[in-house]
Amino acid sequence: MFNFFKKKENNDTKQQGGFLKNILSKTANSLVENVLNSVKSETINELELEDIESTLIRADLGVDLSVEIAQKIKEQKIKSSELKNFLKNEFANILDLEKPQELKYDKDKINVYFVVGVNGAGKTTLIGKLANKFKKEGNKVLLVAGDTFRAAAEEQLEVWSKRAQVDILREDKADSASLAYRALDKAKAENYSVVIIDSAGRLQNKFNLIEELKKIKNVINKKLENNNLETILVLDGTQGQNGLNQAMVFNEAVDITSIAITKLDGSSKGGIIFSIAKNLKIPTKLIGIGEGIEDIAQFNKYDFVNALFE
Ligand SMILES: Nc1nc2c(ncn2[C@@H]2O[C@H](COP(=O)(O)OP(=O)(O)O)[C@@H](O)[C@H]2O)c(=O)[nH]1
Ligand SMILES: [Mg+2]
Repeated sequence: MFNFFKKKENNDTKQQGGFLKNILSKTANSLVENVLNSVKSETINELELEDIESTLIRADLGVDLSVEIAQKIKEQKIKSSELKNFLKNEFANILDLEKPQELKYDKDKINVYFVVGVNGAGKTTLIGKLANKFKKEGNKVLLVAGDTFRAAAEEQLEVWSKRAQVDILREDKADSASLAYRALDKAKAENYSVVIIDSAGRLQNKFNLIEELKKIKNVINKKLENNNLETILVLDGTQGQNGLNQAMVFNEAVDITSIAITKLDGSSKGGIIFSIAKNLKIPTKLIGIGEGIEDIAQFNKYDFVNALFE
């Protein structure tokens, strides 16, 4: 079942599937429809194979994966009429490389979520949505305005904290690592069960950014004996293959444990999920499907693939 956090979609699996199908329709079109439409004859010929390959690349599956899939179609002599099922299996298998997809959470511990990604990817929005979800599930939630560079960024997180009715720790121009340090002290002293840390994302100054994120990560590791940390990389789902390069940069710096792909509503580049699974072996655990507080879903590979192929 597609485990939507979305409240209004409660319980009706069929409706949820339909909902996801709508959200993913542009990706389904670029990734599945266009590929199926590029074959005319029952026996797939060389030209058609090339078309399949370039269509997959255009759908942001990445060159390696696209070449590999086209190669398999050739070797296994897949017929046009078998192509849809073949692709569905291939896509499902790629995601099978992934580890479990639920966000780490232990009700007896302080759960820390460190959220990283470039400016505009959707970090602060995702944090608002997560805060709302955790709060509704009965947690005491603390948001940490770790994007201390811009007052506007803190302001924005504060708006989300009010919407979700959770607490926030912010301090203009503070050093983000010391802010994280104080946040974890506060969480221990005041029994918070969930701490979500926002961060800066100015990739123009990559070296400084990476150093800053490493510092925050070190603070968390030092303060959090139980290691109940989830480091979430937020990727803009409309950006396609760019996301993969960003993922590598951030992963080297702070060991990403899960990925959230935002803005899948309306994006035709959702195929990036497969590319990430294949290349990075980091599970996608969350998807952002709109700008509202409830527009977040747990990523479920079966429902995702089904929605693309329905
Ligand atoms: N359509 C859509 N827009 C989103 C989603 N997530 C974030 N956004 C928008 O993307 C923009 C940047 O988001 P923000 O959270 O400020 O990104 P940050 O710079 O990484 O913190 C904002 O206008 C958000 O409303 C999503 O899932 N769907
Ligand atoms: Mg932000």
